[in-house]
Parts: sequence; C-alpha cells; structure tokens
Amino acid sequence: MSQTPDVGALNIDNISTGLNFENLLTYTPMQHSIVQGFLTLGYAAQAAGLVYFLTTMGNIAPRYRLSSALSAVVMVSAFLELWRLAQDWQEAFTFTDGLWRPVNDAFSNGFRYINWSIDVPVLLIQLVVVLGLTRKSGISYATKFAIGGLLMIWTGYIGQFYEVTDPIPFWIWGAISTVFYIYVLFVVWRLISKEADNLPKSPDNLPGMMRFIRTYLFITWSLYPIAYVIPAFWFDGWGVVTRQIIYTVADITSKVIYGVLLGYVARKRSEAIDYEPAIATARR
Ligand code: RET
Repeated sequence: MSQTPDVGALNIDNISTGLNFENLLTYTPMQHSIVQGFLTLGYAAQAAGLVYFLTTMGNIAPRYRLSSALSAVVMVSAFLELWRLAQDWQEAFTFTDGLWRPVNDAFSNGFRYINWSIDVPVLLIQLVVVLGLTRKSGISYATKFAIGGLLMIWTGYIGQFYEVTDPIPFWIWGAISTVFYIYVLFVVWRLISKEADNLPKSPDNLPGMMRFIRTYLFITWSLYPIAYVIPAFWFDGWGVVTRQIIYTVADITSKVIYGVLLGYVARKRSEAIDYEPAIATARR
C-alpha cells in the first residue's frame, strides 16, 4: 500500500461521498484561492449578520421581533455549514506540480442542501411574522412554505448526486424540484400581493417596500438553480469557481441582506405603533 496520496487519481468510479464535479477537476493556484476566498466570505458574512440581528433586535416591537430571532437562527446554521465547507475545500486538494489536485472527495455541495432544510422554511416564515398575519392564516402559510420548501430542496438534493454520473435522474429530479420551487414562489407572490397594502403607506411606503422584497426574493433565489445546472454546461475549473461564487452571492443576498430588509420593515411597523425604541432610532 502506498503511503503517499494517489495524487489526482479521483475519477467517477472511485468517488465515495462527494459526488460533485468539484472533486474531479484540478485547479490553478488562482482558481483554488478564489474559491477559498468566497467560501470564507460566505461564513464571515453570516457571522457579521448574526451580530447585526442580535444588536438591533431591541429596536423592534415584541410582536415583530421574532423576525430578528429567525434571522439569527439562519445566520448560525449557515455559518456552521459554510465553515465546514471551507475546511473541506482545504482538505480535499493538495498542491503538486503547479496545480491543486483532488486527494479525497470530502467536498460536498450536498451539505448546502441539508442546511437549506433549516433556512428555507425559516426565511419564508419571517414573511408571515413581518406581515403580521393572524394566527390561523399564519399557520396555514407557514405549513405551505415548510412543506413546499422541503420538497423543493430534498428532490433537488437527490438530483445533485447524479451531476457527474447520470444526466437522466439529474434532470428529472431537477425538474420535479422546479415544480415545488414554482409553487413556493407562487404562494409568496399571492401572500405579499394580498397583504402589502395593509401596511402603513406613509411616511415610508411599506407596501412598496414589501413588493420590492418580493422581486428581490425571486431574483436571489433564482441563483440556486443556476448553480445546480453549471456542471451540465461548464465542466472545468472556472465552472467550479463560478458556481461557488454564485452560491456565496446567493447566500449573502438571500439570507443576510434579506434579513436586513425585513428587519427594516419590522422596525418601521414598530414606529407606526409607537414603540419607543423604534422611534428613538428613526432618522428623518
Ligand atoms: C434546486 C434544484 C434544482 C431546481 C431548483 C432548486 C432550487 C433551489 C432553491 C434554493 C434556495 C435556497 C435558499 C437558501 C437560503 O438559505 C434545489 C437547486 C429550482 C430555490 C434560499
């Protein structure tokens, strides 16, 4: 048995865990370093977001405050998952003869999907909190979001196992996931369309802000299916770099900045019901 790693020996037949195209390629120092930088930016942003949500929470009236707590939940779970992914990227390759070559298949984008099982339902339930739905309709929307969201993620999770082995299940599971994706976006669209105009219009045009958040959610969520299909079209080192950048941009925009936007609405609504700490932080 050889003691030295069998450098660059990974191929589709001897992959044991991380069935992703990341594990089958070699990288220039520049490509390897860009991925490492973006993975690190990803978890650093979640840590920064956590500090923001915890320190600004007190400015929001108790009835909307759960929104900040839910943002904090998302930050912690995403931080841990992205931290782990960045470590795995470091371990999965070794530098020989001018290139980073795979030594094991520790790197797995599948971990991301498992993390979304927490984040997607929680991000959607934040809408229910900020819109201030009644208990009955809140529970009904939260149920639709959780079930639709989990089915979207888990069917896509199955599909991503086939990205390097078999295009047929890859596309079929991707298509099934897309059906649930459209369902979830449809429910979001209907909810915000129905509820936005119940929010105070002046002085801050919160209905307009909620409609902006609706469009923003549609755009940032569309980055995830783009990342899913990249191996089908762009099977090389730059394809990997692009996919990891897209994931990082998506993670920062759909979790951290989204939370900041909803926190803004929650604080403005707190001002509108004369919640003192919210009024004290208002700038006009
Ligand atoms: C998959 C599989 C391919 C088809 C589609 C997908 C959609 C994924 C989405 C994920 C959103 C994740 C979020 C995470 C935040 O923490 C599963 C990639 C449509 C929309 C918002």
